[in-house]
Amino acid sequence: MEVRKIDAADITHEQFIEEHWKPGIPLVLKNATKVWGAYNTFTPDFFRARFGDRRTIVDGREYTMNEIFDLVEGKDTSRPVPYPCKYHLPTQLPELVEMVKPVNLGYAQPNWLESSWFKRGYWGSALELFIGGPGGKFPYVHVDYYHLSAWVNQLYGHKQFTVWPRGQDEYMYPEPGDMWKSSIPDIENVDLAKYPKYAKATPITFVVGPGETLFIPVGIWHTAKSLDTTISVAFDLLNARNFPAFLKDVWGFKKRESLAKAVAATGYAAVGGALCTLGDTLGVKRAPVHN
Ligand SMILES: O=C(O)CCC(=O)C(=O)O
Ligand SMILES: [Fe+2]
Repeated sequence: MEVRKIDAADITHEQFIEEHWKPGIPLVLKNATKVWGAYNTFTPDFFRARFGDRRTIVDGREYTMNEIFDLVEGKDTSRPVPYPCKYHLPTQLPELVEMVKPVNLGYAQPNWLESSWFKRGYWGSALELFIGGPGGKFPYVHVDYYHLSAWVNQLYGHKQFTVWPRGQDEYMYPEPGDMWKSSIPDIENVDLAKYPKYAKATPITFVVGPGETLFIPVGIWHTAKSLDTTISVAFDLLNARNFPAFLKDVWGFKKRESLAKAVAATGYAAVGGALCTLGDTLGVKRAPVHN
């Protein structure tokens, strides 16, 4: 099986909803980000020139943007290249939020995460810049928290993704304490004696290049590997379709902190869901809000 790759000009929002969002089938859209100022603009030189001093923390260690690009471009070979190097755009690079509008690209909508009720970040979702270097691997195979659907917009370089079609949870050996992560340590060399059910899994591996957008539907196991110097922008999608599962997760995650927090957060989210449902019915156009 392959992941469909199609030019955004050749698929409508309605077709996307019916053929990909509802059945939960991944898709690569070409040129969907042409409407973004970031398209063809987000390059290592662009970031070095404007944001070279901007800092972020990766694996507990602070780096400047210049240090990150020195590592991922192979100019600094004195230490390991971390992956993924992330910046939360609204808070760490707010100057760039205008360059990724409209976030929904005309496809990722309605997106309740764009309503002021569901402030991004608080629910585990975010609008994030990812930077990587050759061979940089996402640390584990996983499904995204909170039953959110993910959109990965590749703006520079190539990333290899692997996705597993729906219905293969059992073959992925979810970690008992964290059902969102696979306990298989190296997915490129699976020890079938230890993980025999994985023999039935049907991974699909493909490359996403500059100007391409990958839609990873809710509940799809996936992982990524940077093939060269890469820059991408990721965001999440929530609406009536994944909201019931999202609400259960809000309860589950907050309950780990305290019952009171779980009650408060779930109540808040439920009201937000009701308001957004009403907004969808009335055709409210949401102004993107990112926190
Ligand atoms: O682009 C990547 O490295 C994959 C990121 C991802 O799957 C995630 O952040 O949940
Ligand atoms: Fe993910």
